[in-house]
Formats: sequence, C-alpha cells, structure tokens
Amino acid sequence: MVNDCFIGLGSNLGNPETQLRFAVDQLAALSSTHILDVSPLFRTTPVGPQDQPEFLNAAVHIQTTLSAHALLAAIQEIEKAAGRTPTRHWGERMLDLDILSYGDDIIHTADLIVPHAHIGERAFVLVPLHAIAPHLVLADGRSIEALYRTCNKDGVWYHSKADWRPAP
Ligand code: PH2
Ligand code: MG
Ligand code: MG
Repeated sequence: MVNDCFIGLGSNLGNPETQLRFAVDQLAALSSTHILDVSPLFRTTPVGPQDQPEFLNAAVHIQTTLSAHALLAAIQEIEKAAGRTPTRHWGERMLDLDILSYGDDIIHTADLIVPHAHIGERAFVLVPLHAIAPHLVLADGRSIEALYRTCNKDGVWYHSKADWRPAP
C-alpha cells in the first residue's frame, strides 16, 4: 500500500543546508519511496536551549510503501549517516528527521508518535509544512491551514534559495 507522508527536516550544526540536501537525496534513494515535493528552507530561532545556533528547517512530501516503523528506522539511519550524535534534549543536531504524518494513521508506540506530538505549536514545523501542504488534514482531524493561521510565527524567516532542492 502506498502511503502519503510528510517529513520534517532540521539542522543547526555543520553546514545545515548541505545536511538538508543530503537528507532529501537519501530519502529519494529509499526503496519504494518517491519525493513528491520539497518545501523552501526557513531560518528559525531555536526552540529549547537558546545557546545554540539557529536552525534551517524544511518539510518533504513523500510517497512510500515502507511501513511507518520501517520509515522510522530508515530516517534514523540517515540521521546517523549525516553525523548525528546524541545531544541534550531539544539541543543542537547535525540532522533531525521527524515523521510528521503517515497517511491517515494514528500511531502511539514507545518510539513513534504520529501525527507528530508537537506539530500544532511549532512554527518551525508548521510553516514549511504549510508551504507544501496547505490543504492537509491530519489523521486526528486538525487542519494544517487552521494550525498555521493561529501559530506564533516569530523567529521563522523565509530563507530559500528556490534552487536549494535537488531535482525530484
Ligand atoms: N529542533 C529541536 C529543538 N529545537 N528549534 C528549531 N527552530 N528548529 C528545530 O528543528 C528544532 C528546534 C529538536 O528536534
Ligand atoms: Mg525534531
Ligand atoms: Mg527527531
């Protein structure tokens, strides 16, 4: 079965733009997975500890036949390949990939919560997601348009570079 998924991307160490491009390339290379759309890049002030660099954030729309947990394992491998090492909670990282939504599934397991737990209150997730999926309605019934309209967008700036994305 083919599932429509949205992945959130973030980085604030090394060369964030290079890591985000690496992530899109690696997602495109996954078996039975296709990139449908890639958002612009957004420069965002860190949520969490303030003594860390600003982030670049983006969102990607994929279609995949991988199960949600197989996709999770795959994106964790991509994070590792990008040089991610464990850091403090909400801290700096080379690459963070989060499954924001997975088809119409609602998943609550120890290692995976979908739709993403903090999607509704984080402009660094909602602004890139809204750029490619303004009509998306999450599996729990919340509309991205409504969440986007009410979220506090302070600290989120449009950054792209329309040409940052590799050709799908
Ligand atoms: N990710 C975090 C913690 N804080 N802040 C911004 N602006 N963007 C992020 O992607 C981010 C964050 C941990 O996942
Ligand atoms: Mg995250
Ligand atoms: Mg994460």
